[in-house]
Amino acid sequence: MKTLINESLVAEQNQSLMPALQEDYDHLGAKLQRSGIDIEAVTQQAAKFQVAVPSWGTGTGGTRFARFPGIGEPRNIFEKLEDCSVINQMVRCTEKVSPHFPWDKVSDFTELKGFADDLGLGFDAVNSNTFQDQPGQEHSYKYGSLTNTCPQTREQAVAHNIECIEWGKTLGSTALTVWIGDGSNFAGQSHFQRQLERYLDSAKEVYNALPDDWSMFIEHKMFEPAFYSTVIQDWGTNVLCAMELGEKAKSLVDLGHHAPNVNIEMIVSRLIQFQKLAGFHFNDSKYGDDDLDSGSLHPFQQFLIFNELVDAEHRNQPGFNPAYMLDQSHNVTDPIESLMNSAEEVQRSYVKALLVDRDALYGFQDSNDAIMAANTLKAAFNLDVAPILAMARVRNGGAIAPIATYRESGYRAAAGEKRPSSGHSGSGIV
Ligand SMILES: [Mn+2]
Repeated sequence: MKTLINESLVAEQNQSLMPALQEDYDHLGAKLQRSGIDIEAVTQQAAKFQVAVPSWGTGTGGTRFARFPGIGEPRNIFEKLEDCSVINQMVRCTEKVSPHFPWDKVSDFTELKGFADDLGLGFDAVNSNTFQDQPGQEHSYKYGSLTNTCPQTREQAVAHNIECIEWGKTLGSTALTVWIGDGSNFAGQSHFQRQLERYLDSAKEVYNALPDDWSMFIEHKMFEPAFYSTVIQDWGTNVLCAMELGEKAKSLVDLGHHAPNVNIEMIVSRLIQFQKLAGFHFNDSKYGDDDLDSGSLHPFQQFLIFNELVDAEHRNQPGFNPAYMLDQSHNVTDPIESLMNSAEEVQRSYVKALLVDRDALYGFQDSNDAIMAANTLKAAFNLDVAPILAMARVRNGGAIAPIATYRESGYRAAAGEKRPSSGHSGSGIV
């Protein structure tokens, strides 16, 4: 497997940090042992954890107002994969990349697959894009795609989703994520029911093109780009459509796509119960955005979501196999650093959720001991599991201190030399 950061640098950095890590790890191990938890078993589970990286996250995102490109941004999917391989080399829990079409369209998908293989990367869900027009496109998505009132426009959007499936098959993907920006900006602009009927008709055509082992992930978003109504606006409409389409259709939960203060962990529980949880787009949000780094503002909420996920694992819930992916926009950081940090934050929530004393929690729930139930969750959340995460990384060949090692490597500056800016700095939302 090709690595883009010198392995001896990683080894050297790890060597200097290992004595302190071992000391912290042993201390945490002794502490967990008092609760009957074997730290080695937890570290092994942590080492198996994976979260996919979005290809589009490797570039600077931007807002509706402006985009400030960073140094050495990737200019195509091959360079995006190089950056993703650096992320995975450092954190060793991001082996898969989720591509977005047509942004990542190439003339030879077999070549692309081979390029990823050489970097030790695979492909996660493929994403279609019918929320913007492409050069030379016959029908515009200005007034919607899968729900457009014009049948030819709907057909064009369906055909694009189907070509995404075809490309994904070559890449080894097994899921198509469909998010549409369709909606309206004025009361009365669209007939809610007729619009959703058009969505279902179009989505059924896409669904029928899915190979047997594929899933269709439906992603909802409360608003933006439509600011009055959005067709797939919440998990309710999402799951209704997934149920209507069939068992290969499931609901994807993007953490930033809910109204503020919504109890997302409870939505997750409901979707698990009815075998409709597709997976996640992890990010964080302060207001109505989906742009902040995962776990950067609401780590407790992210932990509570993982508490539901680990509980489902613990209870062997049928059909439980969610796909984990990051989906956030980086405006003021080096995207590689943000994605490394975020992968670790998601993994941290998972590991903390593993440490919840579930039998004790069930007991407190059944005896209506609210304070002890809450404290049982907090006891796990309050533990500092950083030594477990670092040990899992180093055992998988990653870096104890990913950002420090990445910075030491000079990768970004070298990318700046290799990838001169195109000078294009149009507003770009991803
Ligand atoms: Mn998303």
